[in-house]
Amino acid sequence: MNRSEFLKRMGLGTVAIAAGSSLLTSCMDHGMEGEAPNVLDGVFNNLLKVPQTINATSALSAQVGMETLANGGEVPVLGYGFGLLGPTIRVQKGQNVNLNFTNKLSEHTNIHWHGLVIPAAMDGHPDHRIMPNGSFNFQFRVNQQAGTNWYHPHLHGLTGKQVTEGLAGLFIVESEEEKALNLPSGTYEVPLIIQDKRLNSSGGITYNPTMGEVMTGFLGETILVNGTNKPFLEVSTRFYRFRILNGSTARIYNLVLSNGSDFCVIGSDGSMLPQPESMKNLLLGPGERADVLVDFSGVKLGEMIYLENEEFSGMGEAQGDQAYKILSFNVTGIENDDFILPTTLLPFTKLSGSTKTRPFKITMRMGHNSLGMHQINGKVFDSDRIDEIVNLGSTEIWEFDNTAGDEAHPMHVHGVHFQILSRKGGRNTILPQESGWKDTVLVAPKEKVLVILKFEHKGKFVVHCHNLEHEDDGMMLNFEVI
Ligand SMILES: [Cu+2]
Repeated sequence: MNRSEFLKRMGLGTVAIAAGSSLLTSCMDHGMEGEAPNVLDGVFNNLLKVPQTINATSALSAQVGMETLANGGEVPVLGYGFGLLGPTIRVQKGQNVNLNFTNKLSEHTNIHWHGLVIPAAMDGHPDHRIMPNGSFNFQFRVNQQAGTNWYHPHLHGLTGKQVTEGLAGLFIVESEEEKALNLPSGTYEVPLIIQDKRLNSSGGITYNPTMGEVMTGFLGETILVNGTNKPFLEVSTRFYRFRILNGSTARIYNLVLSNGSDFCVIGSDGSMLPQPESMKNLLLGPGERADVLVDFSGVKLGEMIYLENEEFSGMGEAQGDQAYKILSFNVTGIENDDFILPTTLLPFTKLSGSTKTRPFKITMRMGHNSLGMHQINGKVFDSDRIDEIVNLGSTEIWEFDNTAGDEAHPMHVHGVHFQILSRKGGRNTILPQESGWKDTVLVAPKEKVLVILKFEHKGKFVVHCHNLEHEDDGMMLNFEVI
């Protein structure tokens, strides 16, 4: 069932469609003012916050803190520190992580280490519930390539709410091989966590998706970067490295630079690309990351260059209608760097030798309650049911089939990295930024995407849509590696 059919069956479609698209919007998408980010106007005069960095052996707690998100003053938010979001955890490849986590919330939570290839017991399966006042010691060895990963709660039915209210942070893996590339670092390496929020009249975060928004995704009208509303960053005339995370529940960004410069993409989800790729547009679905270099060396002192969203199409009815600004880079310093862009980055070996192709068909069903409209292979998530059994050490091809759908689904697999083999239908191409190891892939309407993966950890993991409204609605399956 596609969205139009869904609307009809909801009794909304016939009238609304006959009356034209504006009524369709007002009927179906209550609160869809969220589709129009209010950052087209106004001055970007808030200094970009940068999360503090902690190391592999630290303490972390989920807690309520205070933050100013809009003009209304301080509001309560969730975070892994004292405000929105959490610290950036930075570890070296081969290092043992030992993080003591405490839940200081009034509801259960957990942590999923998005992009880390670690044992099932540490992965943050929805079965893993850390109750209020409870704690858990996360211990695992990081044995993967340098890259930009992240962490957030992963509870069935609560992930969208807890992430929106503030629980998310970056997890960066570094390595000796990466250091040898001499990429911009220190103050020249800046994380950019992009999230959209719907704020209430007192400036607090609202999360109350309607049934229509469970379909399309919950879109907020205020775009924050690292929790900063209308942010600016002062830069000098040199190369910078930005580690960009789309930490939104549903919003897709088509990032561009306002001066027409290219992004030099050096990494994607959890690893670096084989070689740098120049991209004018950087399309990022929820959960995806891009590790990019931007060269400000040709820019005049005093100029402002905006990181913007450019309009796009083909990603469902609710996405891409608007252009808006996200962040202002204010060029305030003259500096020469001696950085030379390497022609190759880190070694990349193509996976082969698949022994099985496993279909994951994205389907919809009519739902009279708010749960279970989004399905994979005709099923909604049931934590007690194992949907797929995979052999340890095997290599498989997984086929994400959205040919019947009309919404975009960023499909994410836990406990493993994958490589994209093909995309048929829709865009019909693999984007340059998708040429490395991935853990989340945007599957647009009408597309079938094939990925190849090798399973290195035993246990129960999940595969799901990272549109968090879809995920909480049940668009998730269990697979067990035996
Ligand atoms: Cu989805």
